[in-house]
Amino acid sequence: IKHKIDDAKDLHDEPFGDVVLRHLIYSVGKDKTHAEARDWNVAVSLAVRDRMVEGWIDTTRHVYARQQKRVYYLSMEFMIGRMLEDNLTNLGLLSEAKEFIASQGLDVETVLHAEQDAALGNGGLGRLAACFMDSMATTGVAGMGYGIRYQHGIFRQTLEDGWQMEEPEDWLFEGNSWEFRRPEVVYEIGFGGHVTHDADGKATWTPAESVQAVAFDMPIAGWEGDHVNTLRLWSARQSGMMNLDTFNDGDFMAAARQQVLAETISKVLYPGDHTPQGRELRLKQEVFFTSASLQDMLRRFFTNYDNLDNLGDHVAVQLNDTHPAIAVPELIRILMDLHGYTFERALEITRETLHYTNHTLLPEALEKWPKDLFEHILPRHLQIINMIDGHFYQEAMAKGLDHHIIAGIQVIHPHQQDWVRMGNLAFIGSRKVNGVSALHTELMKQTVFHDLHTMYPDKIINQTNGVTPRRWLLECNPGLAGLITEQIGDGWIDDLEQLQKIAPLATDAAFQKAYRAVKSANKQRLADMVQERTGITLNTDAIFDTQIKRIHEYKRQHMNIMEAIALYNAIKADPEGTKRGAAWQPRVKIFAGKAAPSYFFAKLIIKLINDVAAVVNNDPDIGDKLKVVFLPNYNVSMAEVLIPGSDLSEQISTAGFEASGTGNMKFALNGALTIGTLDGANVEMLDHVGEDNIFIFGLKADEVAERQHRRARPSEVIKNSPMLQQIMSQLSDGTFSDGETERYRDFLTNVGDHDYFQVIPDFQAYWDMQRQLDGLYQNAEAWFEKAILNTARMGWFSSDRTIRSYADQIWRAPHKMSGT
Ligand code: 26W
Repeated sequence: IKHKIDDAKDLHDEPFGDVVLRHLIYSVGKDKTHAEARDWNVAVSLAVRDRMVEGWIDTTRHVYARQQKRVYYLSMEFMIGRMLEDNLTNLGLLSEAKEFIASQGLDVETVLHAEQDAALGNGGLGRLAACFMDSMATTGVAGMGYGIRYQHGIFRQTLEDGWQMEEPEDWLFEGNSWEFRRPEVVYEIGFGGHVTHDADGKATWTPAESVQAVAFDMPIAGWEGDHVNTLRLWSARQSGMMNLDTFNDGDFMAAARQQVLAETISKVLYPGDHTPQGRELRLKQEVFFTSASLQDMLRRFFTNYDNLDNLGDHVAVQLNDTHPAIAVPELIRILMDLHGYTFERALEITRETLHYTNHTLLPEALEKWPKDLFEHILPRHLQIINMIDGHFYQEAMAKGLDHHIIAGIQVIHPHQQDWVRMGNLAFIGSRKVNGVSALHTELMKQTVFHDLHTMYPDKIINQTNGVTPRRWLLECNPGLAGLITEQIGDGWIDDLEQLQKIAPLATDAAFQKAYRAVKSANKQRLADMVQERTGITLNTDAIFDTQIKRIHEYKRQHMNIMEAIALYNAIKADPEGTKRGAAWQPRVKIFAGKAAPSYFFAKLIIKLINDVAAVVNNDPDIGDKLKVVFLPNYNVSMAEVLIPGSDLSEQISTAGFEASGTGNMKFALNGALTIGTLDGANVEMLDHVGEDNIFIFGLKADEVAERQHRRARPSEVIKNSPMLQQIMSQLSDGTFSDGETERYRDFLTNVGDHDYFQVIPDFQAYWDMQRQLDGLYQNAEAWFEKAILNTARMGWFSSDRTIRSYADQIWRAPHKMSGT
């Protein structure tokens, strides 16, 4: 692609390597003899960034000229990982760059990887936002991401004696090659203060304090680089200069302190995933980036239009969970207080513009704020919420809803005025509300949003998640990508359903052989990483069985490690497998993931995994038959090695609790078989890959709900299971805790007495399915036929499909394939 930027005509004529060398000298300030890997990384990044800028300016012009409908994706989190390889790939410069790096006598991987992950997120929600940015650019949606430029992303996890420790992360220390600081793009964000009303009822809010939001932009190039969107992240700074009065009083330090306080707003990402902390700073973060983003998009809107009457025809806003739900009263406030609209009109316009995605049904994850705190920080927004509730009450009465039902779904419960409920606010203020998998959307209708759904039966729609095939196949698995392209050409890269063309090769001996060779090489790469980071040597003939995700009870890493204990016991009792009549299939259990720092039980699960590893990995009776590995500090870059190198993907959440999952999709696309429950998007993966090619076990969502409802106890099951009894007694007799009998007391109570997440009733089925997989793995042809069919049939799970569907069904926004 060649863009025409008037003042940059000859950029493309300069060989890429020359541009890199120019940046090394004039931007990094080093010569070749002194440059280190990071210096080269920056020089290469700046060279590819130059090329991206052309498409960026071009895209901006085109969108403006065509007055294309704009989509704004508001997300507290963007888990983007490293960008260099991604950008080189999308711009078609990867091989040229690699050749050039090698020609300088440098190690290509070392240079490409000398970039800190941008880890501005907790898990699935943040990674989804990153995949969506890639897919919006690829599909030609005029999409802009808005978030926070946290100075510190998700904490660095280390292990001390097997326990998780948290250290601050400092991704910006070495600079960020991708961002452009926009000091001219700055907005005031107010907090606190009071509201006055004039004779006509017009409100004026006078905040007590204010901070500034400064924009930092990152270009996001789609596949083939012609469409380049923007990710705009806000950084907080003190409003105006340091307070001069204080300064004149001679209290310079107090003035400086004000500055530090203002900057804390974008200082650090909250590491609680599914556990809102209800802290004032968190609320301020939400208001900060939401308000800045709304102000920014309206400023842009007014460069094209002169009033906000038809805002929703030209702009669609997507709220990534309730974190930016304050957009509802904030947009109404702007429309009423700054542009003179009536409340009714302001609400209508808002409801034509905003859309909300729900990512979890867990009751403890639904954000709510103490009303007093909310009022203290956002007095005008609280007034508007009361107007919304009043209006909503009338609407609900008109639809014949019962007073008590209405009370339960208003933003603030009229009789227990203690909480501002953000899910209800986002629902009431949005045009469409979506779930992230078919099952999740169905459960939204039946549970948390049941009454709101009755009132607005057309509001909830499903948009099953997806993953970008650029990062999650082409880049992370070049071996498989090359093999596929050899067979069917490279059209699959932005049209993933073309992968179906390899299905007929699933039983082809030559193709199977090549596919297996790729998997072996990826397993070796994974084994090398494990060796380097933990010192554990892996046997690559073993099944590489991987569970990587945030540590949470509902995701049931503890069920997985209990299965490892059971397998250890079984091998100990019958080392050669003579009693069972078959040799043991060697297996490596790989875990990685972070626990929220305040989530004690999740940290105990990590400790248990490491305790079991210490016993199993050092038992001479076990040898290579079983290894347990916990890789610390899981992040996107680590996933890029783990996913292609795995044989088996663990997706074993308690049915009804995982909204979708996206790791499940990445593994299957890369040819790992799934062992999983009928939960989240696993259900749709089953539909696509076929029941012979995915390994589903356990209770269904309705059975789980029924057991939870009647508080079914696990004791009956344990009584009838010698396998479970042995595990439970080993956890209380110190087998895995150096004789310390107290360590797993809470664990035993949780699982043995209550078992809310149904580990015990699912355990036998899980064990049986694992043994079935052991048998299957020994028949390589059968195993790889299934693996190939997984790759072939996962095309629908591309986030390009997801984004086109949002564009058509929610945003009503054009993309490259609209109308065709
Ligand atoms: C305020 C605390 C908090 C922080 C994050 C509450 C909830 C969250 C997120 C909703 C957690 C999350 O990442 N959810 C995941 O979203 C993915 C993308 O849709 C889904 O694939 C996962 O199933 C869901 O757990």
